[in-house]
Amino acid sequence: MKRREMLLKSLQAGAAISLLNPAKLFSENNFKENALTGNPLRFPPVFTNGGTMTLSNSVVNVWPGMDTHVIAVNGSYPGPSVVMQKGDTFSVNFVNNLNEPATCHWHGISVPELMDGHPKDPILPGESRVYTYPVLNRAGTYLYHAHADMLTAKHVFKGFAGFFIVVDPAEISLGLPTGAFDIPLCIQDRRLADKPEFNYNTDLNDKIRGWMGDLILVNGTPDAYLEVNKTLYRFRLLNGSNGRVYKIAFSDGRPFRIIATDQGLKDSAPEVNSFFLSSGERVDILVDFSDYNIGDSITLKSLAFPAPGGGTYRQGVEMNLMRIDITGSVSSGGVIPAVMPPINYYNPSDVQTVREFVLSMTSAGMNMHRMNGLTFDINRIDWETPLNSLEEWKIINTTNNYHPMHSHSAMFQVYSRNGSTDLPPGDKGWKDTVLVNPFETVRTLIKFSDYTGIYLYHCHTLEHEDDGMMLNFKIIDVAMPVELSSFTHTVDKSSVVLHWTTSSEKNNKGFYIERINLEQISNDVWINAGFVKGNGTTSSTSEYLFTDKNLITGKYKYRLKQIDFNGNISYHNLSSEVEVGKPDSFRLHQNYPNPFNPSTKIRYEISNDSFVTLTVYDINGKELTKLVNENKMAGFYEVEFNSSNHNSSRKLPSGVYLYQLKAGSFVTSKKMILIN
Ligand SMILES: [Cu+2]
Repeated sequence: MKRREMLLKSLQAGAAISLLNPAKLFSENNFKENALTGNPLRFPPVFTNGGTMTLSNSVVNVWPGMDTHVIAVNGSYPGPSVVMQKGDTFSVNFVNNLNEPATCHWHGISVPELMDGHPKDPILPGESRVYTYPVLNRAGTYLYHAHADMLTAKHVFKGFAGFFIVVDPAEISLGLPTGAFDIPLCIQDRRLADKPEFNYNTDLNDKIRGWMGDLILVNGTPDAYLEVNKTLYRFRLLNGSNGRVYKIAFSDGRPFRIIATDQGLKDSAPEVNSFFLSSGERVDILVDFSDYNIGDSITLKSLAFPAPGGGTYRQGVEMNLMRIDITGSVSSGGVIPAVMPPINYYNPSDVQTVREFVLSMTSAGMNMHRMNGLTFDINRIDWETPLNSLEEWKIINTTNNYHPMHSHSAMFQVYSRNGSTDLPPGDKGWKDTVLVNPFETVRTLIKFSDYTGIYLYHCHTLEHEDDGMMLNFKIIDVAMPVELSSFTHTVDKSSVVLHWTTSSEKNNKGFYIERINLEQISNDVWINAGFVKGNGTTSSTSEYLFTDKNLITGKYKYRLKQIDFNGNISYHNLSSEVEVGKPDSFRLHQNYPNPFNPSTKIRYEISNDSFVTLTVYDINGKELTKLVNENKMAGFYEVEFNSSNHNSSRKLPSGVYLYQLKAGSFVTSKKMILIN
């Protein structure tokens, strides 16, 4: 059975289990009578790939026996859960039976421009549209939701959203809890005063802060409870609220593991007691209930936190999300993985373009939430971003509001918050939405790799988005000015010979050769090793050779920084690391520069591990300083002699000096000349 089918079955089984168990367990645990109120956590039906999703005004029983008018997908609130295996092609015939335009956005899923549910591509009332695309994303917890022009907040609030879960057979080897022990949790807030209706009437405060309520629905369930076994569970938490930020925790403060962020698994499973989850964000956790007793109950909560704003409905208030009743002892068989799949972190020194996004709020009115002073214009392209180009997006929040910033068509990495790279676990990993706190500056590193076309960057507080805190950008495929057909290297003692071939060139000024010594502390800084002139514009093959001489022993990375005559830059990385090894004899080189003022470099080679001294003398044989005085492994070395800060109180005069290398029984000296 395919993994997707297994999960599908178990999601259904999970739904069945939680609906069937209460009666049985109630009789076993009558001391829990008071706790056993509320409604069992609901699980939306699983969507059959290739089928139809019909959006319509529907009546459902959110509260038992009470009618709630919602916007449902196939009659279900929340919408049916999509479960797809990575690599498979998703397809849905999406029918809009509302009396206003609608679009469906596949949040976090990388899709072609016309599949993205951009408000410029609405499905008009009574019409339909086929959304189909291969699922390229990493396994993880994604969602779909409304995205029509200025209607997003209302449509999502009325119920138009659902899970989109991507699975990957490669995840099985990790031994995570699956099936009935893998629980998606969509958290939304509504208002008790409006019960049982979802009335979307916004006042100025709702528009400024984002709409917030005072009661919680989990998977559309009010007063939800979930019965669990004394075992390890995976919870997939999604903030499906319009504007509320949650600080997720358990009522007894118990620790749990964060294993995934928006775009799938992290490279570690850190233990935490709480984390923040803003609108559109997802975090998967592992939580172990094995040390509870049957009959115990705890509560999944949002903890209080200091937040700006006032009024009846405001951020940072403590809220109960869902009760968890420990009712059984079945083992999930799941484990906390000892090793998580690696993540290649972007290096800020590889960034080719930095973009700044200043978030601001003008005086109250229409279009008060802005990015770079702009409000959304559906017909305006605000910038172009080349495919496969690493960019830094620096988000500067000048407001005392929360702004979860979401980019379509890419996964990104959070690099720093207010200059600190010591990030909370929920930030570390692949993201598509990042919470920018009041007055905070967040740097993210982002690259678009899949599709060209027009996409959106916006605040995911849905009232802010509808108010215009959203920009259009266009991903473009820039023809590379230089087509590299090979890039290889050889090592000759302490020299690295780089060889590359181009099959065509356009306007090519040349190549800077850059390297990093991976064993030095500053190993994130590319050093310029030289420049080779290009061939301008040519359609014939060109061969290039560059020798990087006099390297010290160690491991290196190389890249070509190709520049055209207009100053455009593109990078070509050498695919393998380069290792400079050991010399085959002892050797002391002539210092360089020579003559020198005030400093010079001295290279030496040690063919066996030895105790090494390198001593500088004046012309009368008086020792001035020892540049080296320690055990050294065999290798190529270099030290610097600076005449202005040697171990002497007076300035060294111009003249001839000697330097002597002793390494085991090898002794040799050379002269050098200082000219002041
Ligand atoms: Cu916002």
